[in-house]
Amino acid sequence: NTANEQEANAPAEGKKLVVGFAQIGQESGWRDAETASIKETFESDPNFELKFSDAQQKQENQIKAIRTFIAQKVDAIGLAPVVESGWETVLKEAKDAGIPVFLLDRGITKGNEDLYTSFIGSDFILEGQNAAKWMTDEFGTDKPVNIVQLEGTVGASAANDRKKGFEDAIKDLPNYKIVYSQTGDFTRAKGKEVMEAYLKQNKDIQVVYAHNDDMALGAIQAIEEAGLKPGTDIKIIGVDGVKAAFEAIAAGKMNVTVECNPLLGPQLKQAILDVKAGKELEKWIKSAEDVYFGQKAIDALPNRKY
Ligand code: GYE
Repeated sequence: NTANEQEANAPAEGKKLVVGFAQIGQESGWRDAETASIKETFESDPNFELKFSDAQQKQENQIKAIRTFIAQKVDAIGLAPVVESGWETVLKEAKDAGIPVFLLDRGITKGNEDLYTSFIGSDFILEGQNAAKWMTDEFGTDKPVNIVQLEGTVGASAANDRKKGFEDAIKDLPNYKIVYSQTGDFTRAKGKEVMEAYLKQNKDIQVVYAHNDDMALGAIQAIEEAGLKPGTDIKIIGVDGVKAAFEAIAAGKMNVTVECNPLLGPQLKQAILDVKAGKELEKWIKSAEDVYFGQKAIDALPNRKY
């Protein structure tokens, strides 16, 4: 863009909309893709100015960032809440300051809907159900199936709901048994560590259900190091749909990834523009997503954006 074009695109009063974004951290490939989407969206638009904060997976850092944004009188705040609980006080402060807050990708404890404008993100319960559906289609209802569940960050909505959707879907199917369920904090390193530890005790496992692809990829390494074949001896289910998972599926080491769309920057920008234009927003702006396995995953790989 030339300077003239940028001027032509600028809002009439010549004032940029300042957006503060309180990001969780850099724990996964998904998170990095979301951060890139937000930065690209706002940094490429001359009508916006982005203030970006990385909390290194600590809620206290996110709360500090929000307080800084309030003091700076930003026009809107985006928050990806690391855990569900503990936001009432700081979100009330934003509300009292008249700053609209958008929750991105993860939710907060129910009953606090008046503290934010909209939640933009996925249906994690549905993702858990979709993971279970792939598994029950694969194994049926006769053979015993032992499952290791690698849970996401303790207290995160993405972990709580992916667990709930999955567990509820199999609770009446007695051949499915979750033999071990432990947090791997959504990281590859911890996913590997947890899997490694469990394989020392028990190798009679048919399925690993990981709440994200990074932990699934860590578990794949641990399984290989234990002399078993991931994707064959133990079926691997992940969530997110990051490129590395598609590659692992193509290599036969992973079986399925339930997509969770991280490219939320454009939806956040639209929501901010809408609220500034006085429009009524939906409380939950859902992202469109799919489930990938087998040939469908291999075919989709070249066009994956994250
Ligand atoms: O699945 C995981 C990330 O909140 C939906 O957080 C997000 C989750 C995503 O670390 O990889």
